[in-house]
Amino acid sequence: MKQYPAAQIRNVALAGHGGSGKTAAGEAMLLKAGEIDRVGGVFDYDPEEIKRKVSVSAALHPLEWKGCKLNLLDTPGLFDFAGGMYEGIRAAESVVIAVSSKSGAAVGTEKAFKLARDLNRARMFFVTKMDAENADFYKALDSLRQAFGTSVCPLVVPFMNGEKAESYVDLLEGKAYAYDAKGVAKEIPMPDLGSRYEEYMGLVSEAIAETDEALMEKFFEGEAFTKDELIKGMRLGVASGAIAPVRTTCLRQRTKPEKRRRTPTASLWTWLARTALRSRPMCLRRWRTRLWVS
Ligand SMILES: Nc1nc2c(ncn2[C@@H]2O[C@H](COP(=O)(O)OP(=O)(O)OP(=O)(O)O)[C@@H](O)[C@H]2O)c(=O)[nH]1
Ligand SMILES: [Mg+2]
Repeated sequence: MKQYPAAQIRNVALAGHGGSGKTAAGEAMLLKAGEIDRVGGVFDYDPEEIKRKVSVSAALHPLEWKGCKLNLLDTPGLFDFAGGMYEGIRAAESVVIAVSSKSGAAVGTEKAFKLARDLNRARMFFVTKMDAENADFYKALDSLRQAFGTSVCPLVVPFMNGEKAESYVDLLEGKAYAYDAKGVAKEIPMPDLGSRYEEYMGLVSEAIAETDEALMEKFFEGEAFTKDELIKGMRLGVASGAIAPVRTTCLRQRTKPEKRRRTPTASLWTWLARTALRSRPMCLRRWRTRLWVS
């Protein structure tokens, strides 16, 4: 087994409201890192979890990313199994809090955030379900800032074309990415986010200025931060808990299994098998009725 020095090990918990997409996000990360070749049944492997389609207890799976070992701890969101969330967050040093883009900050989001804050864990929000109907990243971001204050800061935001998130803008890097059907990111020219870009860069700069005195001075002098300063400030802010960045992406697009091709013969056999299965109870019923009558 590969050995990692302690400095290259990260323990990250996935927490948040029930059904917000923690398990799906965790499995998508494992898939992207090449740890698994299909999603489903990795974190939620217990028969009870498979039957209920919810996480019941905390589950761990490691992955390797850029030379670091990431111990990913998926925790349950349902309050009946809150013990699993406590276990996961206590064992981790940073917490990714999943938030549905359909509903924004919810009770489970608050519970996860407060526990992570009280235990001094670094916190990040991950807005999920960007492909779902009624997805609204901006509303979710506003709800997070309302609930948890100005430490909540956008980091990767979507560029919407109507209802669809067409690409994603990394505010620190100043770059935009679009994903192809296989989930591979490709850098594209920066889309026009309109007044939102200025607004979000303002929030990022404000948050980063708080992390260091020299940066604060620069901010008040009205100078723009360099990319290195933005990255340094973000790193300091996240580690100290002064910044809780918000990022998003679409998992469905990245993890959807490829459609199986059906040959005409396979379809015929499926149709015959289904018809036979459907008609069997009817034959049995008739046979029983005949017995009863005679
Ligand atoms: N459309 C869409 N559905 C998603 C996405 N992520 C998760 N889901 C669906 O949302 C439901 C809940 O996802 P889970 O990953 O099990 O949510 P969870 O937060 O782990 O749930 P608990 O562990 O029970 O709290 C499942 O039906 C997922 O398929 C997404 O990005 N897009
Ligand atoms: Mg789960």
